[in-house]
Amino acid sequence: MKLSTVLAFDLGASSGRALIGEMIAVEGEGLKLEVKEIHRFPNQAIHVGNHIHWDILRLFQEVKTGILKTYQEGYRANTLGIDSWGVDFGLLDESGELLGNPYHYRDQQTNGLVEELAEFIGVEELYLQSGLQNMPFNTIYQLFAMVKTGSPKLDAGRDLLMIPDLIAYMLTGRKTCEYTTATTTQLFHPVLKTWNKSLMETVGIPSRIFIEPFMPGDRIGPLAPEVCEELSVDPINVIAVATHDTASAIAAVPAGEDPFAYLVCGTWSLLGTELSEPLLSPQTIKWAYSNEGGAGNTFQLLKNIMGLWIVQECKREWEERGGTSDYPGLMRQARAAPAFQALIDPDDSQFYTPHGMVDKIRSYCRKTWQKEPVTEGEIIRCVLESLSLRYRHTLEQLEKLTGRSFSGLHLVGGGVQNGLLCQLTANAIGRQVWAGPVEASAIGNMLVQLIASGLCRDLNEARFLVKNSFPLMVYEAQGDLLQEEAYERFKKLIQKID
Ligand code: LFR
Repeated sequence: MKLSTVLAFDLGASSGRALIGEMIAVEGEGLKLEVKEIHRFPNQAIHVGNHIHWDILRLFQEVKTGILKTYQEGYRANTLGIDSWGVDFGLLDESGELLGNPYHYRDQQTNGLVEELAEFIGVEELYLQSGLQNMPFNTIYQLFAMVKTGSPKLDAGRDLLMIPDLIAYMLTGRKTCEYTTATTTQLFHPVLKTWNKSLMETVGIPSRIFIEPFMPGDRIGPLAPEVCEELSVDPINVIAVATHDTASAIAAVPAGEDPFAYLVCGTWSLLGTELSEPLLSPQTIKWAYSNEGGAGNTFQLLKNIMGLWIVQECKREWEERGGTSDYPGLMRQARAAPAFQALIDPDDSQFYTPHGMVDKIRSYCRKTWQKEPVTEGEIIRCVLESLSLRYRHTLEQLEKLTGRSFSGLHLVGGGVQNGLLCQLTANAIGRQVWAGPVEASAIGNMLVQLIASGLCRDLNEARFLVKNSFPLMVYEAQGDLLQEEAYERFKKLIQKID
């Protein structure tokens, strides 16, 4: 028996998708969530002059196409929710019009600003005020860049809407700000759980542009009449889900009630554990761990790790040069390449910016006196092995920070499809990896909608639904001496930052 139909839009840095979820009661098996992808579309960084932007109108158009397709396929969603990457935003003027295209978080406008603000406020103080790992792309630095250049957009701006809030606004006409994505700005006070107006004042950011946050599960409103008319659809209710994609993905981790560690693996790798309160200790400051807001009043103590971005960039480069290998082909070559020939620190800042990734990897290895990877397989192997060692290092730090011990690691998100990465991770951490679900963000998005409509009681019940609905792949650790020796080498490489 079908109990509810929900529609989730999950916007990622390289693609977006619309998925339909149906909650059904199956005799003898209990409640299940059945998920079907309805629409998938590319999301591209657009380079204009010296800047990089998101094509927000294109994204909105694709969202509308997604709604239309659900109707064409005969689905009638009770509610819909939108999640996306964090930190980026649009500004609306007095009349509610969007002021320009939102900047891409990899835009160069924030270069040097982390250092500048650190000098002005102090790294420790900034951490205590925001609870976040100091990343150059955080909203605070994007706004600080506008303050410094005297951007007219900032003067004219009346409301700041984060990307999922902006899409929700275009769909409903309602201006809202959802809590989990607000906590990615570095302008939200983790302990007071409100916007940090005094920090805004210190940086010169006008506090008038910030809207009081909605909590995950709050109702934004129905689709606007003009949207319904254009698409010939019903006024579906839009719900503020855990709109930060990472928070949504964590909501979908098929864990029980005991403490667990997770790795949300996509363009970024976010490795962390769930807490009920933020952890701001001398050690979390030193190791720069983020405390981000999660669904169900949780805090996510996590580390941003560079992730599969490095692989995506290599692949893009090879394709531009006429290469034809798809992901399975590249991974086959990586499997065949010799193990632990060369390692990189994936979090070295040079790997953050687009372009020239292959050369950057090679020159990193050269400069650190390692054997230079040459073939595509060798390069991918070098990146994946380095990531897996980074995961081990982070997991061990997380245990020290929290006093918890983890018997394995939940891996969710697109990276689950990369069997080699899952196996290397299990080998590196010397514990089991439980991989799945792949579409964690979209599923977490659906779960919050189901909680909002009373079909799931809370996050625990929602996670049980995930467990009962999606199979997990288990990867056993296959460690050896080579592994330990590589980890020692890796620790030396990253010493400069730890
Ligand atoms: C993952 C993610 C990370 C955030 C980064 C930039 O998609 O949302 O959590 O740090 O993108 O927004």
